[in-house]
Amino acid sequence: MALIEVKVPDIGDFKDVAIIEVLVKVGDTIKAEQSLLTVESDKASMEIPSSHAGVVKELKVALGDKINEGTVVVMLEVAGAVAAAPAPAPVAAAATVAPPPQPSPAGGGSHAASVSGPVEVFVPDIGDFDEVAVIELLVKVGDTVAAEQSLITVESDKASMEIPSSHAGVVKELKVGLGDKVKKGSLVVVLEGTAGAAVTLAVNPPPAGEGRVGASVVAQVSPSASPPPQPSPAGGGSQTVVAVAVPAHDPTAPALNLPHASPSMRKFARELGVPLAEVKGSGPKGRITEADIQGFVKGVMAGAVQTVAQKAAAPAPAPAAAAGGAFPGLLAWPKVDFAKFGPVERKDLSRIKKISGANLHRNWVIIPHVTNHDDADITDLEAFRVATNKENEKSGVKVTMLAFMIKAAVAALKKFPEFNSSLDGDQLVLKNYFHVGFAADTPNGLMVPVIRDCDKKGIFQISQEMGELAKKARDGKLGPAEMTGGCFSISSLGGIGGRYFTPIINAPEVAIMGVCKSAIEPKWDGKQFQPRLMLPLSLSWDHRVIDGASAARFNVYFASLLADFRRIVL
Ligand code: CAO
Repeated sequence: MALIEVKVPDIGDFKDVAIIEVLVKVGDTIKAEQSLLTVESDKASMEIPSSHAGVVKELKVALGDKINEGTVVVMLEVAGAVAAAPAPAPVAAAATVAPPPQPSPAGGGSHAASVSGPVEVFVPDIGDFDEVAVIELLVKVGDTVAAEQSLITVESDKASMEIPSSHAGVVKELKVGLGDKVKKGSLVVVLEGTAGAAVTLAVNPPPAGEGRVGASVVAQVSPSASPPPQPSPAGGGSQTVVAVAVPAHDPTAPALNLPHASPSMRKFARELGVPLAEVKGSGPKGRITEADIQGFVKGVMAGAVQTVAQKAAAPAPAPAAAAGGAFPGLLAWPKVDFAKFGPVERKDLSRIKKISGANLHRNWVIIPHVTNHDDADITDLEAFRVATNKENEKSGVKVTMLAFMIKAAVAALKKFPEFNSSLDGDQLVLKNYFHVGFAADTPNGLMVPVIRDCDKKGIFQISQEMGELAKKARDGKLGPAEMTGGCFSISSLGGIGGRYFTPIINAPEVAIMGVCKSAIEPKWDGKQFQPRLMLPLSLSWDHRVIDGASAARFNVYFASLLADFRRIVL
């Protein structure tokens, strides 16, 4: 066993490139050439591979660090004796604003290229890549491009890079298509010069020891595939672009708002058919992450997001209430001239209805809801509630059945913690606090104020806070802080009527209890029917988190507490 340093190989003219992903951790067993890091510049992202197979003993870099050729990335324990850590893998790949295949003045020196006739722009030296696929066309015929403006994006399994134009001009012919394979010397576009769009390329011999061109993009190739860097003789053969005079920016040139994503994310997006340009990146500098792509797909599936292509294909704009028309394959919302059938009036949806409608729609579409119905015998609790209110008439606080239900919900959340959770990707966030929301019917629409720390509050305090919050909701005075942070919600239609319903879960919560109007029902006590006050319960739950058996147990326990509230202190 030997411990070796794995260093950043030759990455061309890139200096101080930021690490945007660390792909291994201490203890990982890795193969030679396995990617260790992703680094990114403004034009290319690339993965830095390991020179050896082994076990990662120490990580020498972290997210956000800037690296250069020779930076030690990891300490690797490798099998057997390693004579010497290999020289950093050379990168023969460096794309330049100078088009290598184009005629250059013999022996270097200065060269002024005034572009007036047609100019062919070729793929420059991209190193050891034999053939890379064109994954994006960034210009089209008729576009005016500036020198150095990216023309196409190419991608291998380790890097994606943009191929810049060597000259300014107007694109007359596009010589490559999406999916074409290109390599050094492939013709990309034919440009025709525009007035004043001259580029001056000063081509000088390279400084001693430097054998490569000034890179505007660079690609990492596997260490084993690349020859060691060959020092070039001072002043000899190869050319280095040391100065580029670019014409003033052409305001008519297309604005490039290219998606910022690593090669693996581009591949992932392509596999899913996701238009990366439409995905908003949440990573550093707006980089698109896997979660962003997944979120985009979910949004499209839920109808909350429409791709540009879907928008273009939509037959007619659907009304707000019919955002579901965005489902791929679904008919657009029917557009009906109701006045044809009788007199009508139009009224704008309230702001609250618009907001709550969008939230309810998302929750209903995304969450696999199941609703379990049950009944609670609240005969004794209702008698206790009425007596309590009578005794405390002067206090000004009316104890409601909902307050008892909130306390019962807290006890049930403690007994069944998955009901007090939220989904966060592949993780379940279990909460150690007990904030319970209650649906309030207001003139402007449904609102769900949240009572905090219900585990620490008594029935009187909960009743009082509920009264205050319900009043604020009806007066339109609830603040956002009073409607967020809930763990579980209760929607009571008990004061109105009905038997059972299917409440929609208030995401990111995973369950909601709906209650309807209690009624006296005959209940068999083993000998005879007894008149009992029965409260209908409807528990909706998220089947991604909760199973039917747990939901049935939750309801049974909840109902047992309401049937005999003394159980809450057991
Ligand atoms: N069964 C029978 N009667 C009930 C009851 C039940 N389950 N729940 C409440 N009542 C009675 C109360 O005892 C009260 O009667 P008294 O005036 O004789 O005492 C009356 O109904 C009115 O109660 P309330 O509605 O004022 O009080 P509450 O605590 O039950 O509810 C609140 C408060 C804010 C939840 C309620 O006013 C409300 O807005 N409910 C609608 C919620 C809603 O819209 N849900 C649907 C959302 S869609 O998912």
